Amino acid sequence: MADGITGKLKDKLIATKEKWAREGKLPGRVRHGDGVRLPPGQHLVSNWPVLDLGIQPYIPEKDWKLAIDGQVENPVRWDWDQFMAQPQSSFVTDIHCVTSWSRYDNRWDGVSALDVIELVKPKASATHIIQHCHDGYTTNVPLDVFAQKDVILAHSWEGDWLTREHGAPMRLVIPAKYFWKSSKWLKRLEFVDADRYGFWEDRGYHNEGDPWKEQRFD
Ligand SMILES: Nc1nc2c(c(=O)[nH]1)N[C@H]1C(S)=C(S)[C@@H](COP(=O)(O)O)O[C@H]1N2
Ligand SMILES: [Mo]
Repeated sequence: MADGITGKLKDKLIATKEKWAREGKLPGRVRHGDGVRLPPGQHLVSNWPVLDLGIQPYIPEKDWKLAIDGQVENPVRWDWDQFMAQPQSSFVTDIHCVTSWSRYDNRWDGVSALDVIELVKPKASATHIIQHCHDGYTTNVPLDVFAQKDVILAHSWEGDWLTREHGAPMRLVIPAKYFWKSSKWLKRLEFVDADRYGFWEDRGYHNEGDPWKEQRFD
C-alpha cells in the first residue's frame, strides 16, 4: 500500500481498474450489430433532433429525485447530490432513432447501469425494467439489456450538462436499442418480475427495438 494522500488516490484508482477488469467494464466501445455500424434503413445526421410528446418538463436539480425500486434488495431514492456522488462513467456511443436518423459518437457522462445494478442488487425475480418519466412517458427493457456495459444514466452530453429538451437533468441511454427505449426526464427505474409495455410499445412499436434487426413496429 502506498502512503499519504497521493498514495490513497492511487490505491483507489487501482481498485477501480481492478473492478473494471473483473467486470469486463474497461473503457472503450461495446460492439453492437456484429460490426455493422449503421443499421439498415438508417441515415446519418450531424445535428441532434428533438423528439418527445410535446411536453418538456423543467426539473431544477434541487427538486430532482430518482427512485430505483421494485424487485431489488436495496431500493434507493437519490436527490441530485446523492446521484452525483455515485461512481462516474463516460461512454461514447451511437444513437439510432426509429424515425431513421442515426448520430455517431455521442459522449455521455453519468452513472453506469452496471454500477446501479451492483448497488441495488436485483432479486432473482427481476426480469425487466420499467422506466418512468416526468412527462408521463414510460418504456420497458429486459434486465440483460439494461445490464449492458455502455448503458448510462447520463447528466452530460459532449462535456456539457444535458439541455432541457434532451431530458435534463438526467436521461437514460441504451445504445443497443432504438432511441425510444432511452428515457428523458427519468424519475423512476422500476425492476419488475414480468414484462409490461411502455408508451410506444402499447402503440404498435416493437417490444424489443433492435435497430440491426429493424424491429421498428410490430
Ligand atoms: N420522457 C420521454 N423520454 C423519451 C421520449 C419522450 O417522449 N418522453 N421520446 C423517446 C423517443 S421516441 C426518442 S427518439 C428519444 C429522443 O431523444 P432526443 O429528443 O434527445 O433526441 O427520446 C425518447 N425518450
Ligand atoms: Mo423516437
